Amino acid sequence: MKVCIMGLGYIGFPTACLLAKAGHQVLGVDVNPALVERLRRGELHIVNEDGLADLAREVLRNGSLRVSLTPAEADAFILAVPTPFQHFSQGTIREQIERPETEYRADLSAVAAVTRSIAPFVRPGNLVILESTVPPGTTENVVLGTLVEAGVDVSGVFFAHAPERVLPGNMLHELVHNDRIVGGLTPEAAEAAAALYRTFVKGEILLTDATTAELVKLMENTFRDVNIALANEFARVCEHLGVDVWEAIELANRHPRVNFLRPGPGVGGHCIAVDPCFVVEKAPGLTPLIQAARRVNRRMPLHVVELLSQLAADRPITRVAILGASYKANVGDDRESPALEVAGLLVEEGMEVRIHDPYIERYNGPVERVLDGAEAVLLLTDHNVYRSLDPERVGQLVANRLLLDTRGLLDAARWREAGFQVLRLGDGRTRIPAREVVGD
Ligand code: SAJ
Repeated sequence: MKVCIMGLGYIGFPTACLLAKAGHQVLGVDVNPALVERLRRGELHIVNEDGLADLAREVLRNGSLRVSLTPAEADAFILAVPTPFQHFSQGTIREQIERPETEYRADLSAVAAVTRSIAPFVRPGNLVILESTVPPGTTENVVLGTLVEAGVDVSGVFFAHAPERVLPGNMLHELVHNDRIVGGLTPEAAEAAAALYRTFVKGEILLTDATTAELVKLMENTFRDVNIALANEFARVCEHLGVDVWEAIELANRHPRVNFLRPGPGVGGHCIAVDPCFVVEKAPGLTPLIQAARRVNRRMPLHVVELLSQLAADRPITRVAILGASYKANVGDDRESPALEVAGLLVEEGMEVRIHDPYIERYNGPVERVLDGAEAVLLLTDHNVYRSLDPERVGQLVANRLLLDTRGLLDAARWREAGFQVLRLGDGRTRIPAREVVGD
């Protein structure tokens, strides 16, 4: 088939590569000229995804995937564009954190824009699939609705929603092996979309209607958000009760039907921190639990700042070294990262913040440069590489041996041996004796 993929981001690009590899003639379209140029040169914008670089090089080189700024006629159109919040970044970080869940609205302008841009090319018999995560009803109201407004004869066009469910860091494997939900505006549309996915998906393909598929995607990420909120709430309870949450969770998870997730500095990324609000948007009066969970997770960066001031005790801290900017371990993606929210809150308090992250170009200089002269070290992302940091060496670089580990990653005993005061999020057993801080 001729497939036109609108949006070459984290989902659109790997999907385009897999479709090309499966034998389709794929045109990848993005509005970002710099990205299209980069891809034409064979340079990738997504890092740390096993196998993607080789696959991309192969399909770009043999021409089965071409990239362009504008769409063209095709048998199938796949829309994979971002659906962020409207005006997500307005106000100070503290103001954003305090904003009620009910005020967030999905920004569907990119979905509408790419739909308008394919309108001149859509013909009866074509397949139009929305992959972006959206509030229920969007495939019908926005995608079909926009084409109707543009004067397209949609009577013979098949519309479907096929939400992506891949875990960043393991994308290619999951795109192929995960089960896939395909919801059609009609059963024929679901079947037509499923036939396309069957050409590269090895997981099971499950058919339903479009609105169910839209909601299922939101339910999955809401499930995770609520469960992380529960872990975060217990982290704070443990701090209050003098218990170590990391040990408590490990013990609780020995129950055959209990599986706590991990507490941390907050929930980031473009999915889990966003999607529950798409449910709230559609049913504000029916979602008290979802809203409470969001609030718990959203407020975690404020708690981290509070922990830092506990760790600093009566020492004035002005220079902080942050380890990790990505929203989660071992990926190079800082979208809606709690690490950057913490950094921003500290900057709003007048601190000098230096950030290190091995996977993000802006922050991947030598870690020593960030640690040098720091008055506290704050671990915010659990990248594996940080496990091998040598506490002795770090101790020689910093101005104060203060460490706040918000991910339960580092071996606290080793860091304490090297003279560090260590505070771990959720560890109520850690007591910080104010005057015993070891400086250099
Ligand atoms: N996090 C915790 N504790 C945990 C697990 C995660 O604090 O125990 C934090 C992470 O550090 C991160 C955030 O939550 O900041 C989200 O990370 P994640 O690994 O849970 O999820 P994402 O956003 O990378 O990917 C999710 C996945 N959804 C589910 O697992 C239900 C993925 O399958 C979806 O495809 C993706 O969202 C998406 O695109 O919607």
